[in-house]
Amino acid sequence: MTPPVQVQATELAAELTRLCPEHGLDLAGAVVLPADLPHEQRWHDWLAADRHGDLEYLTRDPDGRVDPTGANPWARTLLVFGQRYTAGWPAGDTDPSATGATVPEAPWTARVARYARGRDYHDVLLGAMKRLLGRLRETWPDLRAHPATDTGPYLEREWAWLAGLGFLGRNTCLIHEQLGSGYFLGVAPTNLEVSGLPAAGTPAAEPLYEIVPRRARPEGPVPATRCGTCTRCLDACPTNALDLVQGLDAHRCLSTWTIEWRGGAPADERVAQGGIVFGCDICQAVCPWNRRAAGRAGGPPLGDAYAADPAHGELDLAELIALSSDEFRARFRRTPLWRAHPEGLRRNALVAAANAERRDLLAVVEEAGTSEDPQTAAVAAWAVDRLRSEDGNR
Ligand code: B12
Ligand code: SF4
Ligand code: SF4
Repeated sequence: MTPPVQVQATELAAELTRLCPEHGLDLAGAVVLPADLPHEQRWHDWLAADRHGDLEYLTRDPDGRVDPTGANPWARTLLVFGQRYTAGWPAGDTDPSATGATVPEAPWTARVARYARGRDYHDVLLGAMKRLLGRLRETWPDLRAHPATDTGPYLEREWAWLAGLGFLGRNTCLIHEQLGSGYFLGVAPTNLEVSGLPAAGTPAAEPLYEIVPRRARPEGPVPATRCGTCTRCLDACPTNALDLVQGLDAHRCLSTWTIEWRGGAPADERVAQGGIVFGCDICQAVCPWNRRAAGRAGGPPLGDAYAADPAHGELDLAELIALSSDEFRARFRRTPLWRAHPEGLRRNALVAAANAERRDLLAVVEEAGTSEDPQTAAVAAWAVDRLRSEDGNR
């Protein structure tokens, strides 16, 4: 059994305040374990209502997501980190139809969600957390910690809210009052036994470290939500994937279709994808908290790690459709686009070309129709039909 390491919250905050900026981490907080999660029922209802978009990994160990001590019985505190990937969504990037992606000549960047334009956060954020935890071990040599981002079975947004890193929006994203929602989350169960933290299950008033304070004078715990009467994200979602009560339906989300599903968008709903090729930012781009966030933290997030890679900044839809598997591997290894596989990205680009009415690409699209992959050939045939029709089948 791993013995706990006794720490004061003020000591931990001082260490995190010293180390987070060095490691490109913008927010850090802690939650006492085990904790009752105030919104746990939402999670169970979500699974029961089959809103998980066939993402089978979410159905495994549903209880582990709400209790990290099941798999890590030695854990006393969950550390939670936030790392920005964008400094908000500027007005020019907030076209509700598809963040600018429906414009025929939209650049590659407008077609790819902001989180995915640079390096893969599973490498960048996880690496930063590991290095920071290594430095904490210089102070507390018996520290045990298992960092994870996305990969571990944790309800990261719920834990992050409890740690004071933001509130929960109707778009289901975690939103910091100054930084908006353009940041990744990572968690680490640890054997730190921290005195001076809010009681388990109680949201913190503020994180232990934040690059900019969420408010000048926090008055009590971070509220669960600060959406007020706003419903912009629900209204802007092109597939009606968001529900006021039930949250997001991953079966209907463009993010699921273009990233997770090997077959891509359902055949009768491809039009809703607009000119998007990978991921979807619409419900974040229209959020007033993100409109206000631009520049608040002073300077770009984490140097260039998440900035659009200039090497493929000029990539046109024609090149994406014709990209060979070798070129895909050379370009997109260690980027989030890797998850789509070459054929998935090609199919997404075919749908985007048809929806963006790129009739100039008809020959390339027709060529894709000869693909040995039956799914790609079928999507290409659909795209050819649309491009040949006079009115684009609208
Ligand atoms: C599966 C998954 C998806 C699925 C399903 C998304 C979803 N909303 O559930 C799909 C593929 C659609 C997806 C898309 C995206 N994802 Co994703 N995804 C995940 C993953 C792996 C699990 C999410 C999960 O458990 N969902 C189940 C639901 C029930 O849980 P939940 O949304 O977290 O909600 C809980 C609480 O937050 C609360 N709650 C939720 N909404 C609300 C609203 C109110 C008003 C209240 C009071 C409470 C509340 O109740 C729930 C139970 O506790 C997490 C990583 C992780 N391990 O958590 C990343 C994660 C949520 N994704 C992330 C990102 C960046 C995205 C995209 C922006 C990527 C993109 N541009 O395409 C989109 C955003 C779409 C959206 N609006 O959510 C980030 C979000 C960071 C942030 N600041 O919020 C995470 C945390 C990954 C990370 N490590 O950074 N994702
Ligand atoms: S990511 Fe796009 S498709 Fe998914 S809920 Fe948000 S706006 Fe809708
Ligand atoms: S757009 Fe409005 S309703 Fe949606 S998350 Fe932002 S503030 Fe909340």
